[in-house]
Amino acid sequence: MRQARKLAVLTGAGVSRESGIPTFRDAQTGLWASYDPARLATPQGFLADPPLVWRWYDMRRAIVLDAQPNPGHLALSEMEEMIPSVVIITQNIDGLHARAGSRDIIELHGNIARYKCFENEHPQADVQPGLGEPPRCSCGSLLRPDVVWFGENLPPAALERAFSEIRSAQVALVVGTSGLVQPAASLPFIARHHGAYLVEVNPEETATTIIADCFLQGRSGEILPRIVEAMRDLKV
Ligand code: BJW
Repeated sequence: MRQARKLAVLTGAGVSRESGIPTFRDAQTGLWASYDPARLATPQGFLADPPLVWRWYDMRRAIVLDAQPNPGHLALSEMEEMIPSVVIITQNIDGLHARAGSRDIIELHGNIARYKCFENEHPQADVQPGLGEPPRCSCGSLLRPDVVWFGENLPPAALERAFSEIRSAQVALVVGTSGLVQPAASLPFIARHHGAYLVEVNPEETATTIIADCFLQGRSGEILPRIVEAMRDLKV
């Protein structure tokens, strides 16, 4: 990593776990252990019960607004001091990488702080909190959070750039993702195919571990600061 000119980092919910934001698939504490993704994270679920989905995102937005970047987010932003090009490709919608100071961030699944309308994707600012149900856009369509639900396409420019960055990285660092959701889950495989050295940080083995050159087992809030410390000690 110390010698890399370009580092691409793919992050998932696990990197924000130590900020108090639940992951999706952890058996006991993950969101999908208590909530049904088909009802809450699909366009069909939203149309079936807009207030339910609206309130669920209000609840999660409150958690995100209360959360602070943890040492893992901060360590990733510090890597920018040691590697000429660092790009963060995140599946997270919480905005914590930006708050930690990372400067080049690709958000693959949107951002919970933004809204758009369901029919026409008109962006909407200044939505009042605590309404209990989605208000309407000036075009008449219901508003929704600007996140990517199952069955929806990822923002094309973000996805295209993510593929391009991962193909040209010397090192790819995959942090806190189960590697189960496509197309993000393909990125480590593409990185490896194009010759990147692949490092994974996760307390558990995942769908990516089998192709990792280096699997660092543990929490990102502990492992990533240790990587930064080791890099600072190294002269290149
Ligand atoms: C720690 C830790 C600590 C714990 N430190 N680590 C090809 C094949 C099969 C299916 C598909 C396919 N292509 C598309 C699909 C369908 C679907 C899909 O992938 N389904 C699979 C589940 C089977 N994909 C889509 O629909 C995507 N759209 C798309 O591809 O469009 C074209 C298309 C459509 C349909 C068919 C074919 C093509 C869109 C995906 C959108 C995902 N949206 C969500 C919700 C976002 C909004 C919200 O937050 O509400 O995104 S779902 C959820 O999963 C969220 C996450 O970003 C995403 C990934 O989860 P992540 O981050 O990996 O979290 P977890 O919980 O899974 O894992 C946490 C990890 O952290 C674990 O490994 C822990 O061990 C670890 N951890 N503590 C470090 N302290």
